[in-house]
Amino acid sequence: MGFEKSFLPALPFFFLCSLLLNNGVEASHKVYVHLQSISAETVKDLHRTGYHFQPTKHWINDPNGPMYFNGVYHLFYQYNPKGAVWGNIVWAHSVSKDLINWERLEPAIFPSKPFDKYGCWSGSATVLPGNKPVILYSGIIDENKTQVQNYAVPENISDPYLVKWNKPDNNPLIVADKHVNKTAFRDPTTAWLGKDGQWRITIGSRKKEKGISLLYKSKDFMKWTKVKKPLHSVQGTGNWECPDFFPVSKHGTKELDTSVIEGDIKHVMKISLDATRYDYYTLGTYDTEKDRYIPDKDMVDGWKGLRYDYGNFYASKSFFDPAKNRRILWGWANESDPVDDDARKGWAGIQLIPRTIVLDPNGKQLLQWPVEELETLRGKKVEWSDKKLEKNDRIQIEGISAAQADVEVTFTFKSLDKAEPFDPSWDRYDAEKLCGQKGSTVQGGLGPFGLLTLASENLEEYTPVFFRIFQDKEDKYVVLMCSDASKSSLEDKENMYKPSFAGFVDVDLTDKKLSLRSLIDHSVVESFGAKGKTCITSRVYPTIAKYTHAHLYAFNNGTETIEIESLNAWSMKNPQLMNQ
Ligand code: DQQ
Repeated sequence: MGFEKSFLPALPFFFLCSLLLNNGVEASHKVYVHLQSISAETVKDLHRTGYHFQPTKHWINDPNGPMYFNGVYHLFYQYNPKGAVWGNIVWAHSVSKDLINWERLEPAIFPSKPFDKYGCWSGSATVLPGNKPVILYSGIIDENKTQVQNYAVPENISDPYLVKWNKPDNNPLIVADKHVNKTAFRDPTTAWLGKDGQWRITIGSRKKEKGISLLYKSKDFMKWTKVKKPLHSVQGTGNWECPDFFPVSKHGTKELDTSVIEGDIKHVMKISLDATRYDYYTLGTYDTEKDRYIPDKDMVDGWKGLRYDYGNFYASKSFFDPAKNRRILWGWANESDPVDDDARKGWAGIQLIPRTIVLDPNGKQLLQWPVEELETLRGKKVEWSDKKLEKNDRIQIEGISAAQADVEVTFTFKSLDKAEPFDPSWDRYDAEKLCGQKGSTVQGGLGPFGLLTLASENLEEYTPVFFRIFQDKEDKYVVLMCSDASKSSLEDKENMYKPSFAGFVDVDLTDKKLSLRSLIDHSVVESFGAKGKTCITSRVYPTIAKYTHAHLYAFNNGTETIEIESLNAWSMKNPQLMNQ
């Protein structure tokens, strides 16, 4: 994020830093009053994505209330119907039978009542017993952005798409009591049932610099009472947005409904930190007696902790898909270009490809992977096996559309001996800084090797996604994964955000293999390292490496020879986005 996380001893400085950040992932949505109701006259195609979800025009942010109901996937999302910057927020609504092809409907929830007159902000869906969906969302009731929690229900439950939603007059359901900060009180989760038969939800908040997820419970989903102690809180993390709380199965492949609170499970607590604009999670236990979440001992809680994605990915929300017994995660990727460009483009923001989430067999982290349905978009294919990448090699992956592709590659190497030493003075929580120093062109021992995505032929522009392996102690290795946007575009305007996003990969290198999958789509590169242990998303705006002028290469700038054991790359087709 461009500031030294290692030097954040005192909070005021932390908050000062976050306020000073001036990039694509700024704290809280910036309000551009002069732009927020200027409708896009034309919509620019350049940099629009082919197979990522985006509306025909204007601004989008958080995915809201994803659910599967009667054979249909619903995706709601924060949307500005009037302009290409944040403002005038409604819940836009799209439906799909396969999470890939979408039909766009009218906005489902929009400001119309005193309890949401100034905005319909994020929230979640719960399917109540008897197959009754209900949405909880945050309503903004005044110009000071006072927040309350409301509900909405389908007008006609037998409408297969649930097009119309009603907001009954007994709203709001929950208002902040005097102990709750009423302007940091939002984003209710999907509800789960406690052992006492009462529903529970958690809501993001803060008390001074302490991030909090408040807990509320209810017998009938209408009358909610605050549980005295929050579900979880962490000092020094600032405002928590879009919390998510759900079980994951410890063994096996079947994931679980949010109301499964006991058994062979762990719980995941995800928070979106307003100050850094990243989504962090811990694994732990839900103490159902005390109604508290307790992270596992070795978990780092807060802004040094595990992230769903080490790049541009925020305000995510998961849901249980009973059709395939899986948990699916949606995340939003903001633009990284200057806001004036968004106004000119007439659009801003995409939803990333939905990902399945499961517990890593090591029990210490989650694994994320694009939903299998994405594979139906795979077109022309290129296949390599046993190809050597010697030092300084760069080999073009030809025969597919490099601007819109899905690439899966497994790299192997004979020995770990050439791994560079990991300098103990480097900050283990700041992979991004390390990636910025040791980019894809700085020669190493074992790496850097990986892919050059959205590259121009003469490399004036490219976004490398790569690994670099360091030796820490005797037989311990540190694997750095980078998705480096610093050379992604010749455009060099002020406020064009080109970070060297990076994360470490907790992977066992005994078999001397590392895999990488990258989803490339014009202005987004979404990458999954080591089968989804570390994920990084970059938004980039090439000026030369666009459409048919984009190239894709495999490269190695380390002294150790790397072998591509297998590489499968596909051109990706456009899904159907109907009623655009
Ligand atoms: N976006 C919504 C809020 C949420 C934030 C407003 C996160 O409800 O806290 O558009 O991006």
